Amino acid sequence: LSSAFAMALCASQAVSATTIGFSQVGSESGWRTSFSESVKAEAEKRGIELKFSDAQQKQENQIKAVRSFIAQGVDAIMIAPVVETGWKPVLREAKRARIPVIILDRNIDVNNDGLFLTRIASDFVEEGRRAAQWLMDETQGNCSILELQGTVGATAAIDRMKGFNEVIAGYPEAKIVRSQTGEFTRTKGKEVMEAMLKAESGGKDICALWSHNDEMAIGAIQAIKEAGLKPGEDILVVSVDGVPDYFKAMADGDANATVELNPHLGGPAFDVIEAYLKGERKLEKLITTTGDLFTQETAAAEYTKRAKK
Ligand code: GZL
Repeated sequence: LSSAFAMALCASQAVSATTIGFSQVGSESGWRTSFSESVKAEAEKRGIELKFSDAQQKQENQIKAVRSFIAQGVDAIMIAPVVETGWKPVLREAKRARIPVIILDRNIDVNNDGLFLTRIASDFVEEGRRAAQWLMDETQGNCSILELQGTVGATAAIDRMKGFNEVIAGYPEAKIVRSQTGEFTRTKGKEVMEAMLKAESGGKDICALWSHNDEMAIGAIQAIKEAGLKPGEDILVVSVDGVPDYFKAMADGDANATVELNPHLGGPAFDVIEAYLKGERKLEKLITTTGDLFTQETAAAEYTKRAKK
């Protein structure tokens, strides 16, 4: 009886769904919500049981969620880290519990490679370079720039700034005259842009806004209009993410360019996890992609394509 029971038991375990815990930053931007929706849809498609946690952009909530996933004994954990630091203790706990971890999107600063399997992300430095190169070509390298930074300490903000500054360093007439965080949100982006325009005598000498994401840029466009200036003309607007609302803004002439950010990170993450759970141990440490730069020329057609989804 016991061997039959044992066989039945392991048969039932063999077919039980893979359970994965996903600690997501929050829902601060259109890109973030499409990233979350894409992961949930992919889990559904693969019959994966996904435990989803939204941390409202607070790292302590992310760490709590990871601890809860460990306590529940999930098969794997995915973390989209809000900032780079502070992850070692909880990743050591996951390692002790022998639960594999995948890092999605932004990076973490653990140098001990054994603490996560793979990171799947875009190359944020290259995104910054592409945004800057477009602006330099558009203005012949003569431009006073306002910068809306993303979340302080987030890889996306650190690296986009790095890439952008690397390119404009080659143009003596290009200068970032003010730079402040808008925390990747529309509301804060508008608020900070209002303050920066005021501090720059209404923005009449400002040539462009460089925003680390579309969400803040959309808020800033409102502030530029309320300051009596034309966004996309008086002040050029260049950003990153490629969310539908931003394509609409470009089609309306209120914004000029954006570098698209791929939100479909769930598929590659689940591929790595499924391979690992099947015994694969030779896994890529980093799987990276970089989106294309889009401008007003194709914005209307691209918006129609995206809005339908
Ligand atoms: C970058 C990602 C950023 C997006 C923002 O990959 O971390 O976070 O650009 C989001 O929209 O808030």
